Amino acid sequence: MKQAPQVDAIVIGAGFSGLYLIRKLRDELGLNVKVFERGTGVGGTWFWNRYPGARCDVESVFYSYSFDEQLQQDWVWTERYPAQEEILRYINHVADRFDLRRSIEFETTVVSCEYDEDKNLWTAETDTGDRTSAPYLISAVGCLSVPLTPEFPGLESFGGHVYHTGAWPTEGADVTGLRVGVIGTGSSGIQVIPELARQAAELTVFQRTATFTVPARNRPLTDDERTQTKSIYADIREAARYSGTGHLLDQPIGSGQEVDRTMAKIELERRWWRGGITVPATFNDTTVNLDSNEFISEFVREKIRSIVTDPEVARLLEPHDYAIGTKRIVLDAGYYDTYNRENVTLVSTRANPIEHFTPTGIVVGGVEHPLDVIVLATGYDAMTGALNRIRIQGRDGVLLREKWAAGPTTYLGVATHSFPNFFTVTGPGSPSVLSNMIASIEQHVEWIAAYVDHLRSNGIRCTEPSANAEQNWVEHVNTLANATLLPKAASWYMGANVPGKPRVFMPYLGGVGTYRRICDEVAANNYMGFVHDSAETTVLPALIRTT
Ligand code: FAD
Ligand code: N01
Repeated sequence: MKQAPQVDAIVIGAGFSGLYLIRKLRDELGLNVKVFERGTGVGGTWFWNRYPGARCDVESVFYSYSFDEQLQQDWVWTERYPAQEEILRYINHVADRFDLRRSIEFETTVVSCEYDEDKNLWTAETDTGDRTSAPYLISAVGCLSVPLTPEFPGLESFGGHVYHTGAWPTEGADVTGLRVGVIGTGSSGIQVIPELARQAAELTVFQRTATFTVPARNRPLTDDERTQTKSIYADIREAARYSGTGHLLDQPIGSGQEVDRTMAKIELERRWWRGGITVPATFNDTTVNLDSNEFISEFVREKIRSIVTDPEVARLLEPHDYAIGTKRIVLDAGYYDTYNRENVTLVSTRANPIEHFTPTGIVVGGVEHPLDVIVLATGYDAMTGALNRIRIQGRDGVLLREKWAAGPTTYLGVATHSFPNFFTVTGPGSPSVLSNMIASIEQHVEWIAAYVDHLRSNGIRCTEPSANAEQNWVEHVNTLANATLLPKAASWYMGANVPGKPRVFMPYLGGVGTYRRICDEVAANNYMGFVHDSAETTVLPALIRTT
């Protein structure tokens, strides 16, 4: 077979992660970097999710790169929570500003990556049949980049348009005057439903599980706010890096078992009216103590009853299947008010699941709901989906998807045993989806780049975590999760939304700041836990003790 062209590093994905990798590896370390991206443009999540209402739930001040002071001084965010269009404009600006596009091959999907131990090279093969080799392979494939379409009987027979929120048409979708059905009431459904209700003639929402959502209270930023942020931007960013979530938020007022409940109610009201994700975090034990949790859960249910005028609809919208904060909390813009509109109908599919699609609609409980357009807000094969769709073969013929068949195992969420010189940005076992992801992406990219620099400067050909280090980390991640209520919820954090996927809590719950310190300690101790050219450097017990 013809020799594949060789570069220094192969990167898969051109979202926030892939773009920053180009900047670090190419422009700072001088590596020849080749990025493959399935889409026609940069932006990842924000390239694909163009559905009406798509918006970030992290404030724009934080949901942006911090690596370049001039960039953060120059860019003008217009709103508290940026909309998809503004984020996509920002990321395109970054790509142009740093001339990143020339390292990216668009409309190209990586289908397999194979490691050759003798040559110490990874070879990536794409859907065009082209092959490229490099000593380093870096995944920037995203945690939420594989949209899920459930196998609804008769789906293909439906005569109207079917759109998934995670693969929204670039040219948009006009539903004016049409009968629209939305399946799914997670973050995507809750964002798209109020927008579609305003455009469609009739909107029917098919809800299987009611979701806890709180108001975003998005608004334009004022000039004064922007000036204030920019005057101390570096300090704000530094504080965020060592915070629990990668952005600065209202802190808990104490334990729900100790705080006076009247004071707690006042604080919950304040947070509800200020907007943002911190309602569940009013107590520091919301995710570990059921009684504390129930107080906050009931506060939100009471709000639903006060907003939704039809008591039966309000009852269906009240979440009772999981404790608040054990699935990702959702931020909305008038979600519950939407159900007071004449043209909106809520269909619960809890007792009567969706039976089948027909050419003209959806049948539930023997009743057909006539529709012109169906929107699937049915979520993602999260955290492992994009990696497992690539045939990644490491040392001794080990396949990643087989190694991870019972759930992903990694060291620090950034590397995995038997896969030398392979790094995963925001991989399972790191804070990733439990944080402001831009902060976590920057931390990982910077750590990986520093490690690659270390390896090259010290003549180390290859590295991988030891089996022992990986096992310890996995146990640590599980111990943290099992001390909370989070594994009890049927969430995508647990893989519970994908039929047949193992139920394993995938992200690291210890917090962004703690995690950063651990990674820094690993690096400072000659990358303890990794095996360099077959020589183990592990001093792992010390590491776990400090966490
Ligand atoms: P992505 O943006 O997912 O980019 C990965 C890229 O890799 C994609 O473009 C994909 O096409 C490409 N790719 C994958 N596999 C292959 C392959 N085999 N070959 C070639 N290319 C491939 N996070 C937050 O912190 N706050 C938020 O408010 C927030 N809102 C979100 C809203 C939505 C609708 C979704 C889906 C996610 C949201 N997230 C949010 C998470 C979001 O994914 C991250 O914040 C961030 O954008 C991830 O960047 P990334 O570059 O790591 O991955
Ligand atoms: O996906 P989800 P999402 N029959 O998995 C339903 C980020 N995000 O795209 O709960 C009927 O949360 C499913 O029902 P159930 C954020 O991290 C952020 O909304 O399984 N229904 C559920 O209601 C988020 O957590 C923003 O019973 C079916 C819905 O589909 C993550 O992306 C915006 C079904 C899926 O909800 C994923 O959110 C958007 C079936 N067969 C996304 N299968 C921000 O605001 C699934 N469902 C920042």
